[in-house]
Amino acid sequence: MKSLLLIRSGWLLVCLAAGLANPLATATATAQNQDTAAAVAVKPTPEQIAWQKMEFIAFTHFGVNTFTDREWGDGKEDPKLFNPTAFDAHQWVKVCRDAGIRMIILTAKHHDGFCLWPSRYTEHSVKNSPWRNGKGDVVREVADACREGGLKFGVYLSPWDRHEPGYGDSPRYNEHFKNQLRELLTNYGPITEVWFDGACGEGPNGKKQVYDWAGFYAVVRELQPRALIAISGPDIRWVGNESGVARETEWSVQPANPAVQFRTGLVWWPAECDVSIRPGWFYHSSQDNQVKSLADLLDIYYKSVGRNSVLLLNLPPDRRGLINENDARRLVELRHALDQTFTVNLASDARVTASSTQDDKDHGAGTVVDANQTTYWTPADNGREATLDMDLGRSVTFNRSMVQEYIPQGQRIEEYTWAYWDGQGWQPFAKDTTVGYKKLDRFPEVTTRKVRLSILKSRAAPMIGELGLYQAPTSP
Ligand code: FUL
Repeated sequence: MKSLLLIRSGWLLVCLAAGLANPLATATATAQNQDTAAAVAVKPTPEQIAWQKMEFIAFTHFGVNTFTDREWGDGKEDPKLFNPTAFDAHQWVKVCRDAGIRMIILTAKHHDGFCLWPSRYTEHSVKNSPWRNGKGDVVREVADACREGGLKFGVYLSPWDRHEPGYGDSPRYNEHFKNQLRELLTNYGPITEVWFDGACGEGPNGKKQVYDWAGFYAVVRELQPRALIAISGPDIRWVGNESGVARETEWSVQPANPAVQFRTGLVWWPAECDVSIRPGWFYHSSQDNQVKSLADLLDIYYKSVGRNSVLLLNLPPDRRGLINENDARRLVELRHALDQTFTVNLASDARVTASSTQDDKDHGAGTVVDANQTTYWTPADNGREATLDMDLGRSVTFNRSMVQEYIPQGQRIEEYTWAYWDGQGWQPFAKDTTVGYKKLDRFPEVTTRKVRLSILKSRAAPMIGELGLYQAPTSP
């Protein structure tokens, strides 16, 4: 090793003495360019794009825990405990739709093993509960209500099963799990997202279960080829916390995780931010007054949807089988606040000029305010730095901005600033890093007629789909 270093530094000294370009720097730059080119080449699938466009989706944690007041059941619960008094999936769908939520992901089976559908492979399910005289099927009713109401439907199926006697006998349990997965993916229409938690424990035999992830994914791909596999899965990445907060710099292009993607290199693996509207994932009446405040939910929205992520907000149905009034009321407030801010794009009539534009009228600067995500602006000659100036036509006051990249061509922008014209010069009001599908910035009110977006750094020519300027109400 030492000798190799000596040879390298001797070679470097010779080059420098001879006035040649530093070969190491050149080699590093070449490697970086190759890395950058590789990152830009990674693109989302059509299903990942459609998923990202949903922006705001819901989790519904519902099951025996709802009736035992626990977060994790131990699998010994009596199925007779499951008995919602007024279960109504249409109410869930209405609450979600009114809030602008586009999909419901239901806990078909949580860690306690109780199945919300009458699985052939266990007795630990709704079929042994008094609800609907043992003839009920929560998965069916939620799936049907979602379809009728125009929402997508997803399932959470916990691999960790504290009830199933075969758990820990790895091949046997893996077959059991695949059988249950087949039921869910065959009998309930299109499934948009399959959510696998990574939790793993020991079975009654004292052995740790080894999951057959490749086998689980193969079942999903075979039966629902358009479904996205999330978290312990290759298509959607857990953001890394349960607070609903993404990083300021959130790249959808990530190093592959060989455990789920079965490859190395870079992959499109966009972030999902899961968080509960209450402290717990399951309903507890003691938390009826701990529904997150509007201010907290708005902050979560900006830090998830506004940071290139999808917000997965948990709404735990109560013992009636309804989304509780307190949660529903807060969602109405949230929708109202978001609509007050985002319904009117104050830049929609702007005259936009770019520092340069690719010689192609389909990619003109005006496309960034055409409210059409399938058109985009890009600068001439694959330039990586560029400015877009917007003349708003009148003096406008705003305190929020939006940038969206055209993600079918990947994620590119690394750094940008927003500035306004104060009559003398450009005054910056926001500076940020990555964009991706959507980046929202919050800042004190600005009043101006002219605004400039400067792309300072980009992995390749920036491709901007949409820009927006908005005014969020400043008083409660
Ligand atoms: C976790 C689980 O242990 C929680 O109960 C909940 O389902 C959350 C979404 O994922 O890993």
